[in-house]
This record gives sequence, structure tokens and C-alpha cells, in this order.
Amino acid sequence: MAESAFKPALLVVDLQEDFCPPNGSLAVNDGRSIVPLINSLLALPSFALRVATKDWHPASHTSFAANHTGKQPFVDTYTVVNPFNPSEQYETRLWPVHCVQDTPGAELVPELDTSRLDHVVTKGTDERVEMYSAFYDPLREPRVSDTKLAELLRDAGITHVYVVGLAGDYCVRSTAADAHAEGFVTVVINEGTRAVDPAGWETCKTEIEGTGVRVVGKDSP
Ligand code: VGL
Ligand code: ZN
Repeated sequence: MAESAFKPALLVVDLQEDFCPPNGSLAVNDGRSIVPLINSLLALPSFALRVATKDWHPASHTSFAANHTGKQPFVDTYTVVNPFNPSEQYETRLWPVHCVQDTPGAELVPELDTSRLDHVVTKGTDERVEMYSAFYDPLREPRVSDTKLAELLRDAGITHVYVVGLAGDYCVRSTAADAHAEGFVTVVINEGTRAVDPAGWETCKTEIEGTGVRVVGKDSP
């Protein structure tokens, strides 16, 4: 019988200063506490590929409340419109200014063992569209931005993708959903992530599992 292939990649999502206490503009509760576990994972010989992503916005990015008159971060939403197809639209949450390209807040946290990384992928670089997923933005008709992460993983022969980083309920969730949709067996490591909305994390995990992604951790082996 043919052995089933197992060539895993580790994806470290947006482990950047602006998502971490104490100074991050969009600090996720306890966000920095996941770094030791992630460094241990990065050191495992098991992974065939180790990729980090960086949220990497121009100052003019449409997801910043400050770029919409009278709108409040965390509270208000706005409509993203596909620049190539104005009939494709969706509502999404507005954020404080964060991860502006080439600013200290956009740096990977210094504790992260970046020497283990094979690639760093930047995302959210198009000012016109929100992009939580490390693969592409949610606009599909036609697609607006694509990091080519799927090709990177496929070219390396990756079969399984393990996702950690920030934030569990936004970029980790969207990245994992797209990894699964791209045909990779996809696993989110519960202890390797933290949520913007911790009270909603249990529900969010159930929703993530509903997309075909597994969430594993000490309490759910
Ligand atoms: C993220 C909100 C805005 C994330 C990025 O990395 O989860 N969340 N931009
Ligand atoms: Zn962002």
C-alpha cells in the first residue's frame, strides 16, 4: 500500500510588535506569550518549510479607521469594494493604524527566532483591500492581491500546514481556511495563537473546524 505523504510546513502569522503588548497599536491580549512555544516549533526538524508572514500596510490602507472620516477603530465597519468589479463588496471591521511598512510596529517581535525562517511573506500591501489571509484577499471576481504563498508551498511539495501566530480570530483563521481550500491538510495549534476577542475564541474555534481545519492543543488532541 502506498504510504501517504507527510511534508509539513509551519506558518507563523503576523507575530509583529503592533499585535503585541505592551506597546502594540493593535495589541492582542497575551500575544507575546506564544513566542517561546513558536520558537520550539521552529526548532523542530520535522518541518520541511518555515514561513513567517508580516501584515505590511501602506499608511493609506483602507482598514485604518483614521483613513475614514468620523469612523472609530474596533467599533465601526466600512465597505470594501473590488476596484475591478464594483459589484463585489463586503463589510469589514476598521482598525487602529497598525503594521505600517518600515515602521517599528511592523517588525517581527525580536524574541522570534527568525534565523530558522525560510521565507517572510508580506500581506495587506494594497491600500484598497483588507487582507487577513496570508494567501489572498477575500475578493475573488477577479482576485485583487495574491502573495503566491500557495505556489511557494506547492513548489516545496508541502502536504500539511501548521498555523500559529496572531490573531487567532482574524489572520490565523483566514490563513488556515485558505490553506485548507488550497488542498493542504491544515492544523491550527491552539496554544500557538491568541485572539483579539478572547471571549469569542471557543466559538471561533468551532467555526474554524467547520471550514475543515483542525484545531489541536493540550485540551483537544
Ligand atoms: C490582523 C487585524 C488587522 C491579524 C491584521 O493579523 O490578525 N488583524 N490586520
Ligand atoms: Zn492589518
